[in-house]
Amino acid sequence: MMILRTSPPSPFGRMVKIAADVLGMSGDMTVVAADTNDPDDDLRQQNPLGKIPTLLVGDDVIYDTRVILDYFDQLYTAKHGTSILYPGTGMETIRLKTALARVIGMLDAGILIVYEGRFRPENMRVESFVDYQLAKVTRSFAEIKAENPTYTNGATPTATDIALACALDHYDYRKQLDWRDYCPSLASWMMDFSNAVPSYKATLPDDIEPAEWR
Ligand SMILES: N[C@@H](CCC(=O)N[C@@H](CS)C(=O)NCC(=O)O)C(=O)O
Repeated sequence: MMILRTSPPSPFGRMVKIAADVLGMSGDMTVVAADTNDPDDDLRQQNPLGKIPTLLVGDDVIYDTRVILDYFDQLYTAKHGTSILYPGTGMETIRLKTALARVIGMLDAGILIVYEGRFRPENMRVESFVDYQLAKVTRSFAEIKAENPTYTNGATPTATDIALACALDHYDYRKQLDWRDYCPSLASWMMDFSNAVPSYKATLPDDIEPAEWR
């Protein structure tokens, strides 16, 4: 049995949960809540970085999100002979993985903005740091807008699709920026993703605001 250390608001932990469900592995995984702020949480013994998601498999400790997704993909392809998370071959897969790195980078910037607010006292806020991080996100949205994405993978989303859905919800949940201003067509993308992937709704953070697709 795999053990996933995560917490409900984590967009990265949510990616792992959705991927496990899409690949039919949820039954092999137990979620054990982790509190990254608590020094006594054994997460810091399991993963010296003290980060979630962290996956425990026997004596192995697997992180970060991308490595966990790679691990799931290995298990799935060994069994089924084909990949859902990283379809295609050669440069096609590399481009998909680069698009995944872009989404994860957008989210890492979002998380750093959350921590800027959490760790720095009110009178020590550094606006230029927040702007620096936000610019990574808005430049990425400009690229995504130019790519004009539509969601066409049905119940078998790629890792990049799963990450994008979790990232968009993160910006809404943390109210960091309204992605609809940067890439309006992603609203119908979300609608199609939500209709096709059942674990999207099942993994929403509790107190996220309603949207047409939630
Ligand atoms: N890029 C990492 C990011 C993971 C991450 O930043 N997780 C946050 C929670 S959403 C965390 O554990 N933060 C605690 C910390 O940075 O100390 C991944 O993909 O796993």
